[in-house]
Amino acid sequence: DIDADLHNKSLLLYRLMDQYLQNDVFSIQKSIMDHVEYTIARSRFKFDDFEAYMAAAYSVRDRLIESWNDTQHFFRQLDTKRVYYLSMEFLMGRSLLNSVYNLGIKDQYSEALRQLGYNLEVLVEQERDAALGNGGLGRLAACFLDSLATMNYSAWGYGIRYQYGMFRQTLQDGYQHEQPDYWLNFGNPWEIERVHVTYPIRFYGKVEEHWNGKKNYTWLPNEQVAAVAYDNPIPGYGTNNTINLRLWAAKPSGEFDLQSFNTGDYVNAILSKQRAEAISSVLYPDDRTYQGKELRLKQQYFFVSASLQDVIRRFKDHHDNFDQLPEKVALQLNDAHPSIGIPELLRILIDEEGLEYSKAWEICTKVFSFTNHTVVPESLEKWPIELMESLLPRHLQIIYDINFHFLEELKRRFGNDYERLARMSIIEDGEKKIVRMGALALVASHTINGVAEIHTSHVKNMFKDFYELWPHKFQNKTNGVTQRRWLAFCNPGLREVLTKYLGTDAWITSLDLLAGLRKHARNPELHKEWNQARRQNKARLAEYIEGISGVKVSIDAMFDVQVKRIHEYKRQLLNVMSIIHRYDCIKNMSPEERKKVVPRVCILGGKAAPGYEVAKKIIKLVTIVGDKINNDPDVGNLLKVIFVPDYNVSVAELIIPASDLSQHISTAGNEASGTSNMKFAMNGCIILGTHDGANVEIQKEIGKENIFLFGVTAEQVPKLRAERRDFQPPRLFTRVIGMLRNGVFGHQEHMHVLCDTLEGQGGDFYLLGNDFQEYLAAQAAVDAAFVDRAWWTQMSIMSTAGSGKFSSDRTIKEYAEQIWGIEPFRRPI
Ligand code: T68
Repeated sequence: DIDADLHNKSLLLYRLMDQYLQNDVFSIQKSIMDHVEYTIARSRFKFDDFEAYMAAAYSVRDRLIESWNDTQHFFRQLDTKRVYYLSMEFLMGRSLLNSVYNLGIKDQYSEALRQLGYNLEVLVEQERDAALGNGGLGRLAACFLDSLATMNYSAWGYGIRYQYGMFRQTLQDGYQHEQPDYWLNFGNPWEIERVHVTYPIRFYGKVEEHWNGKKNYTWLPNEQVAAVAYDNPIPGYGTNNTINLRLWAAKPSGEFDLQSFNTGDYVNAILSKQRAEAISSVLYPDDRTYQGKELRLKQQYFFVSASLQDVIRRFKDHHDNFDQLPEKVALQLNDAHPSIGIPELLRILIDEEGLEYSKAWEICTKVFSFTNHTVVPESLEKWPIELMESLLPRHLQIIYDINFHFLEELKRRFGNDYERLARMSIIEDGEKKIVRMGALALVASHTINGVAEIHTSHVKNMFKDFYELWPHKFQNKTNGVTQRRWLAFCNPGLREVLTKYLGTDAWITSLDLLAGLRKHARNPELHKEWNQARRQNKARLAEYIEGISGVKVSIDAMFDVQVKRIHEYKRQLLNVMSIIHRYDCIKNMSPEERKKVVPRVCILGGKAAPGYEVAKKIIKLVTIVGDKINNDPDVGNLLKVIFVPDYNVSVAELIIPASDLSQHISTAGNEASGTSNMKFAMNGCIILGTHDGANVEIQKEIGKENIFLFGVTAEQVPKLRAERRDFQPPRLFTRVIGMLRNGVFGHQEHMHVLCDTLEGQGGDFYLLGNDFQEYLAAQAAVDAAFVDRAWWTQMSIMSTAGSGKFSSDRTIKEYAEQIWGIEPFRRPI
C-alpha cells in the first residue's frame, strides 16, 4: 500500500544519506579508481600521470560538492546576508593542492596515491592554471574568495568563464609572442556545469514608452544570448564551509532569432547564433589601458546582468519586499568594470518588479560598494554615448535619470557652480558625449575604497569633488593575500620551521601570530633551519631555471627577483640599468676586487600587453643583456640575468619562496598597492622598493632596518616632473644609456627607441634618472647586508614576523564589518 511504500522509500533515503564520502586512505583510493574507470574511462591498471591527476581531481571534487551543498543549505536556512563579489577577473591558478590542503585531506591523498604508484607532487604539475585574470586585481579577487570561505562568510564570487584566459607568453628570439590559453581543452574537473541555471541576456534594439497613469518603458532588444552557470567550489581552510564562484559562459539562446529562421538560410542562421559564444571567449589582456571596445562592454553587461538576475531570484525565494534587499544583499564592484550593474539593478527593480524610481534608487545606493585599483583617472572606463545607446538603450536612459537627480542634488548643495557640475557629471559633455563609469560607481555606491593607505589618499584626490561632497563614503582597505596558498602550501619547508618556533600552526588562520618569531630572530638554531628551508627552495628554482634557459645558476648567489606585469611605471628598465651598471663595474675590476663582489642571479618575469610596444621592447632588452652577460666567461657566476617566460600563479608559487631580494620599484604614487610585495615579505624575502603602494605599510610593520626603501616620494613627483627640463641626470645614468646607444649589447636601433623614452623633451616620465643614484646606493647596501649572513637572516626572519597584517583574512574582516555588514556563520558538521 502507499503508506508502506512511502515508509520504505524514506528508510532507503535515510540509509543513502548516511553515505558521506570517507577520507581514509582506502576510501580515497577506491574513489580515485572509480573515476579512472568510470569518469576518465581508462583501465584501472593502466593510466598515466595526467589521467591520475584528472581522477584525483574528480575525487576531490566529489568531496567539495558535498561540502558545497551542505554549506549552501546551511546559509539558505539561516537566510544570512550575503556578499556578492562582482569581478571581471579571478586569477585562481591551480586547485588540486589547494583543495586537499583546505579540506584537510592532503596527507591521505598523498599516501593513497603513493600506494598506487603515483606522486601527488608530480600530479599537481599536470594541472593547467585557471588564468582568468591579468594580474593583481584578479589575484586579489582569488585571495578574497579563499579568505571569505575560511572565515565562514556567506559569499559568492561572480565572473566570466573565459574560454581563453590570459595568453601564454613564449619568447622567440627574445621577443614576446602571445599564444592562446587553451585551458579548457582537456576538460576542467573543478567546475560543475549548471545547464538549468541560465538567464537571457539582451542587447541592442529600442525602448518604447507607454502611458498607463504613469510612464512605463519597454525595452525591445534585438539580440539575445544565454548565460549558463558554471560553479567552482571554494573550500575554506580549517572549516566545513565551501563557498561558490559562479562563472558565466555565453551560449546561443534557444528562444530568440526566430526571424532569421524564416529567411530560408537555415545554416547561416545557426552559424550566426553560434557567435553568441564570442562574448565569453577571451579575457582582455590589457591591464590599465582602456580601449573602448564594444565587446568589452558586452562582456561586462553579460556577466553583471546574469549575476543580478541570479541574485534577485535567490532573494525572491524567501522575500517579497524589496525594502529588505539591503539587509540580505551586498554587491561589491571590483573596480568600475561591473558598474553597468547599477543601471541594470534599477532596470530590474523598475521595469520588471514595478518599483518607483526613487524607491529603486534608494535600494540601489544601499547595496553597492566600489573598490578602486588605479591611480590614473584615464584608466577608468568611459563609454561613448552612441555605443551605450546602441548596445543598451534602456540603460542609457536610466543613467540619464541617475545623472539628472544627481545634478539636482549638486545644485541644491553648491548652487549653479557649472564647472563643478561638469567635472562631476556622469555624462561627460564635449565633442563626443561619454559615460563615466567611475562617476557612476561613485554616485551609486555607499562606500568607495582604495587598496593601500597611500592609494586611498590618492583616491580622495582623484575624486576630490566627490570626496568634498561625501567624505563618509571614502575608506581604506589595505590589500592582503592568503597565507594558505602563498606561504603554508607553496613553502612547506618554511611552514614547518614557523610552526615549530611558534609552537602552533594557528598562524595559518591567524597570521598576526607570526609576530611571535621576533623573539627568536637572533636564535642561531632558527637561523640554520631557516636558511636550510630557503636553500631547498632555491635549489628547486635553480633546477627550473636550468630547464627553461639552460643557464646553471649557483644557489649561493643572491636571487634578486622582479616579477610582475611589464609596465613603464613599474620600472623594469631601472632594474636592467642597474644590472648593466653592475656588469660594467665587474668588467672594470681587478681580480682582487672581484672576490668581493656579491654574486647575483637577476630574475625578471612578466607579460606585456600585446599592443604595448615599449613593454615588449623591455622584455627583449632583458634577454639581450642576459645573453651577453650569461655568456661572458669573464663574469662567470658573479652575475646572471634570467627572463622567466610565462609568469603566472604557478610560477610565482615556485619563485617567491626561493627569492632573497625582490624589487617593487614603481615611481612613487603609481602602484596602487602591489600584493606580491606582501607574498615575498611573508616568505622571508627582503624588499627593495620605493615609497609606493603597500611598501610604505610593509616598512611600518617590519621596521625600517629590515627593508630597503629609496627614492622620491609621491608628493615630490609632480614638482620633479615639472622641473624635468633643467634636470641633470647622474653621470652613471647617462653612462648606462651611452653603453646601450653605443652598441655594447648590439641591437642599437632597439636601444635607441628605449633610451629615447628616457631622454629629451617629455622623456623619463617615470623619473628613472631622479631615482638612479639612490637606487644604486640601496643596491650597495643590499650587497653589504647579504654578505653578513647573520644580519641578512635576521632581516629575513623579521620580514616574515612583521607580515601578519598582510593576510587577506584581515582585509576581508574589515570589508565585512565596515562595508558589507555581514557576519560569519560556521557550518557545524
Ligand atoms: C592592480 N591593478 C594594481 N589592474 O595595479 C595593484 N586594470 O597595485 C594592486 O595591488 C592590485 O590591482 C590589487 O588591488 C590591476 O591589476 C588590472 O589588472 C586591470 C585589468 C583590466 C583593466 C584595468
